[in-house]
Amino acid sequence: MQDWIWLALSGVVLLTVLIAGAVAYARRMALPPPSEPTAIPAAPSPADRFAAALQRTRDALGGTLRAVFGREHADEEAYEGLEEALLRADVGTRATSALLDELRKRVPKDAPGSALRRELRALVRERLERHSTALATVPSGPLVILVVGVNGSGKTTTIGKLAARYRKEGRTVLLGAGDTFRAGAIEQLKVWGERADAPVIAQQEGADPAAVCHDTLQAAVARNIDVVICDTAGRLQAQKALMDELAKVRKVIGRIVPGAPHETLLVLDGTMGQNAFSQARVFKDVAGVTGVALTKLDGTAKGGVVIGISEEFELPVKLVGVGEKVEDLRTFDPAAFAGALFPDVD
Ligand SMILES: Nc1nc2c(ncn2[C@@H]2O[C@H](COP(=O)(O)OP(=O)(O)OP(=O)(O)O)[C@@H](O)[C@H]2O)c(=O)[nH]1
Ligand SMILES: [Mg+2]
Repeated sequence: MQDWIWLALSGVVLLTVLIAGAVAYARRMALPPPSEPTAIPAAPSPADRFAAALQRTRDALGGTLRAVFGREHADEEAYEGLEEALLRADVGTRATSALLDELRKRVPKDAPGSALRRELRALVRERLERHSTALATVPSGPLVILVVGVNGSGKTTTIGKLAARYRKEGRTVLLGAGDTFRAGAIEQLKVWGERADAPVIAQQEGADPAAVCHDTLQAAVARNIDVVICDTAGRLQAQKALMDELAKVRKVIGRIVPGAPHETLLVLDGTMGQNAFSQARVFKDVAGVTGVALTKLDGTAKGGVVIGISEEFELPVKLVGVGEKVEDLRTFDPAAFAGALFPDVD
């Protein structure tokens, strides 16, 4: 009798397991197939980022250039249209006439207007490449970068972005708060220093900037730091005072690290257009500028200023700012720039 009960119970358990298994199997079959893993969008290429930052400039040029490149021949009217467009994009008179002269030599008069597009792009790229050099490097540290430019041009922001970039490459970075003139400037640099994971050497507001840079360089040597970036004031009571101060800062830096500063970056606000030219003129000789960081390219229709600055002052544009965030700094790339400004399709 008991055997019979055990047998029945086992039968029930077995049946239950079989039914549960069948149900689970049926459910599984009814489920939609597992979806493909969500594709991670590819990071935009450097050329895409330039293209996005230059959208406003391209928009401003768009109509005129379309008309020029759509002409049957590269005739006088085409050149007039081109001149108007380049001047509107703040390429500047000197660089514009240099470009047009060279184009006239290269493009036969009976060539279609579209030939101008191709040649202009190649020409802009060539001319920018002529002055193009990479950021300085040194065989053994510290590499010293002095950052100059008028107030509001984007010095401190560029320093923060650059510091973050070096840190990402694994270098140690020390920042010098050489802008002791403006209230809040030291604090702003400290915020960027934290963001970039780079300590800041600072004194109180009103302190001698040369003394701050002196302390920064000494600390950098003692701590075996790879890269030092020094901020400076953009404005003093008078331009002469500012230039004297920069000269003094340079001297002090060179005394502690012979050959330094290895790079003096002039930060220019891209939205200033022609005003950027006059700033370059003032700073270039006195401050010993070795390259330009052009900021706010994302917010201007005057991106042609890159061409003008490089041509007129024979200064390489080394960096461009394409936004306010820490990652919004790009090494300037002449080919990507020319390609983005004069794309094949409008
Ligand atoms: N859109 C955009 N804004 C930028 C860029 N670079 C800097 N800015 C903004 O420009 C403003 C001025 O930047 P700062 O870095 O404070 O300029 P600064 O030259 O240090 O100015 P001072 O310390 O007054 O001499 C800030 O609001 C920045 O966020 C950029 O590439 N794109
Ligand atoms: Mg500043």
